[in-house]
Amino acid sequence: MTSALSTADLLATPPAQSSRRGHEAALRTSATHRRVAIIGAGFGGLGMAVRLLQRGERDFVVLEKGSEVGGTWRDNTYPGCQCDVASNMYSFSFAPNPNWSRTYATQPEILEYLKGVADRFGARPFIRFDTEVRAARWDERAQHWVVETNRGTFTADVLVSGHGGLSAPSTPDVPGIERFRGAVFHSAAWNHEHSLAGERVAVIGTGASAIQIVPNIQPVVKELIVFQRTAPWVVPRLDAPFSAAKRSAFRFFPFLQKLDRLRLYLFRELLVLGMRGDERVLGAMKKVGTMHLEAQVTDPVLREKLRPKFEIGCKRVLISNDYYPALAASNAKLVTEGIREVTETGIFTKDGTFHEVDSIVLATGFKVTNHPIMERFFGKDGRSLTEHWGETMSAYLGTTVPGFPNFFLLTGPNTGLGHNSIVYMLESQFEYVLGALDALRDRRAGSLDVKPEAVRAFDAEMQERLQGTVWNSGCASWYLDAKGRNTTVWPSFTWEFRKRTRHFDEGAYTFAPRFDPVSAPAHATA
Ligand code: N01
Repeated sequence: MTSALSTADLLATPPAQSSRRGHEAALRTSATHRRVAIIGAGFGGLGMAVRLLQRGERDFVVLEKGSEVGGTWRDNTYPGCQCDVASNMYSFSFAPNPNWSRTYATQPEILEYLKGVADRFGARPFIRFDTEVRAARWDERAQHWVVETNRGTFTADVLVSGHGGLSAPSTPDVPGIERFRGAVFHSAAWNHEHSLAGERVAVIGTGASAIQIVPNIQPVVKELIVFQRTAPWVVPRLDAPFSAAKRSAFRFFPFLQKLDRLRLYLFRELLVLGMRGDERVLGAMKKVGTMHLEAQVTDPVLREKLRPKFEIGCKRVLISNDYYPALAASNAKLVTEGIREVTETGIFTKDGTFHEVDSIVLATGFKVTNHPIMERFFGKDGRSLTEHWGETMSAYLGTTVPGFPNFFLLTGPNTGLGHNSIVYMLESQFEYVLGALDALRDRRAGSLDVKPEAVRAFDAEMQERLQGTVWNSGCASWYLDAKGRNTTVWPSFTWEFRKRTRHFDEGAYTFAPRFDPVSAPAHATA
């Protein structure tokens, strides 16, 4: 470790435990060893940190590659960035915010909320900002993780990855894109130095990001060309500012906000019935989407181009009141012919048409089933998680992987949602990790490792239960991996996941006793 002790180290360094052997105590009071290391300070990593603090655990560090908390809500700053899950649901249950300004908070407001959570719960001293994890290797003899960062090496008994499922931008491999002379940037890395005002702008992609960007840049650009590969389902956004009276009511009568959260939760859970194929729910959703399109787009040609041709819910259902009108504006064009190549000055579509543009916005999504951070975790046998998984990922309860002891993935395989707030899933995972920490301590174990058969059974269950759902109904979505398996979505009600993660199920794990350096053979301590 290269960095010196900081105030944060002093604050976060636990007292030596007298029952431990001398060298172990020294290790534990060092600036670089912690009981727990958490990667990331977004909703996942920050929430985990707060739950540890609430349990009185101070022996941990959060390694955050950015200079501020917030994760995806710090990085996605594109015009119009706003959550599509209502804020009373898209927030921590242990940190309600009576001050939300509206039903669906905007990105700056969510970022402020997360900053406030970090301050209010005293998490900041535990966070190492500008610290990017380059590799994390399990050391079987020392029974800890060795985490290499750009700011030196840390060790930790337990590693929790809150890397964020939607944190690695995916850029399309469109031929010639590197030749383009104008500005090109991804929705998740918006170039605020570059003004699009008065320009001819191409937007590639029509997912959740694009449908927010398009109406926000359409009024200022000279010409907007949206390249659509698949027409999404779009339904109305029932969004409104919260009145001062409502905010006061939430502040003075917190149960009212809890009730609102419950209402939102139950409504969203009802959608699972549709996602599992209930035609009454699906039919109603399709009717709403179709009426929305037909009410907002009068041009029959544009309308047909925008009509979705896959089962509703197979891809994320988008909510917007201004996307269709923006596309119908006189300076906007929807191109569906498919991109052939990019040149220095524009884009050729497959029908041979050339679209001259000044800038290109890539609203092309994220690497979800092949997140690059998985190449940086090395388990017991020295192989990376990417190598361990091959083309398809799996984890027990979306959280633990065999051969990667004392390692926990937040928003791991099959914990994603198409219908409700991911924060609810994260909070379930926090309790599971806390249970695992208790089990390690109670058993005086050095490590725990999930049994391969537990992962196989869970994975088989997920795949079976996904059959017949809308998520597996044949469209190409980011829920599916290279093998066409849906390794992203939790196929049921979220309360079921909560129930299954409430208690740490020790039977699914093998425990190794804590390594004792004194009684161990001499070679083991070398
Ligand atoms: O990404 P996406 P996103 N040529 O993967 C197209 C969350 N989120 O950033 O549909 C041409 O959904 C691709 O086309 P197709 C939310 O969970 C939330 O928009 O694959 N097009 C698609 O249209 C969301 O689901 C919020 O045929 C190409 C688009 O790019 C997730 O993030 C806001 C292409 C990518 O859509 C991802 O959303 C934003 C190519 N080569 C995001 N490659 C809110 O809460 C890709 N596309 C509001």
